[in-house]
Amino acid sequence: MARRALITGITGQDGSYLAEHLLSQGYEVWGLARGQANPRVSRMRKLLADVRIVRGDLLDQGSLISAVERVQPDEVYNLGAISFVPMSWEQAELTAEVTGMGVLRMLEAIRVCSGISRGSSPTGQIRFYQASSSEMFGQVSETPQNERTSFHPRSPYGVAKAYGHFLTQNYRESYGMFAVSGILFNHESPRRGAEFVTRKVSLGVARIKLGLASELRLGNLEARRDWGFAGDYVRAMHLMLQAPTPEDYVIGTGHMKSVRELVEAAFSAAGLDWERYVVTDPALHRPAEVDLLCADPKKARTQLGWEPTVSFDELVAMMVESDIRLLSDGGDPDQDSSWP
Ligand code: NAP
Ligand code: G4F
Repeated sequence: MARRALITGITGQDGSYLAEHLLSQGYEVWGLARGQANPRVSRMRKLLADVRIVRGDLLDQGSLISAVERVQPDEVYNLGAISFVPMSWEQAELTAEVTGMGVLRMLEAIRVCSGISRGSSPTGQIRFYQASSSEMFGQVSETPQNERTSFHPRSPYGVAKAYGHFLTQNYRESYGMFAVSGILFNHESPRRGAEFVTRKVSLGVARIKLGLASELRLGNLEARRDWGFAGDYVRAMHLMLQAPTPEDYVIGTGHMKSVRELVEAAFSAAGLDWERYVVTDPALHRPAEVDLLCADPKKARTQLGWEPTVSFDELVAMMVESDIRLLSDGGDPDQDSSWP
């Protein structure tokens, strides 16, 4: 019988790539989707007709229990979150509820449906993946960051992720559950939300190239990130749940670039000089910035055999080309139906 996976956040960037990957591995894939008529479900379905949908919300404990009871998954991937860092200052409580408490609700749903209690030794258990984030490192204490680097989150989002991370560890230690966190560094693709800086830049370049805009407004150009390709990172999620023992892993490329270097690469991929078009806007700076993030992915490489396959320049070119194609074909990136 096919193994069964349940993915929260199925309508997001990672949900789509993970579903694609698991379907290619022969899984029966279920996605948890919220809302009565979520337009992102139809966008996802255009790409992935074989994904089955179960309704539920990370804010609603009962809905998660029902979803686990109905799907009877072998693996649960918790990708659902408020994931845009600036929004976490504007809606800090909602971020805590979805991104933080949502992890507790999902773990509880699994625990209750599996009949796990203190002292019981779970057998045939559901394996759980939590989407932890390099934002937990925040104001970094060392570079590069590995699985033992301390956390100093700099946003309500980072704090909520740290809660989910420790809770996942705690359920592993308290109940013997196969529950792991992937501490993923920034990963991008043509399916990235338009609010994140890589996609904002690739869309900005495409609009300028096609004469649809004359400038691109950005915030802090000096921040540095370790950017990789989302398609590579979902393979790591799957590998973590196939490992013989439940452990946490850092996933990133080990190389970091500044937003300024990202901008240079993206404009140059379209044959444009960025300095003619980019305007910096202090209103786009954050209340507290994460200045730099750079992964040490050695553990994932040696224990999981995981390697990224797409370089920074290839990623930027892929996104710029995709957005030029999207806009040339009359697609509207603000409409949920236009996912490349
Ligand atoms: P994304 O594109 O923003 O997707 C977020 C998903 O969460 C969407 O499917 C959204 O569904 C869902 N969601 C929001 N509120 C929900 C709720 N109350 N109940 C259930 N689902 C809800 O994020 P992503 O880039 O794919 O990232 C996936 C996960 O990895 C997130 O947890 C993110 O924080 C984490 N992460 C991402 C990165 C990265 O660089 N991409 C790095 C580290 C960690 P709707 O369609 O209903 O809005
Ligand atoms: O693309 P960003 O918004 O991503 P950020 O904040 O690093 O968070 C992403 O990666 C995390 C992993 O580390 C995930 F957990 C999280 O869910 C999300 O996927 O911003 C990247 C950098 C920041 O330093 C920001 O200040 O780009 C800088 N930046 C400069 N101008 C900008 C802009 N960011 C955005 N979004 N928009 C700008 O105009």
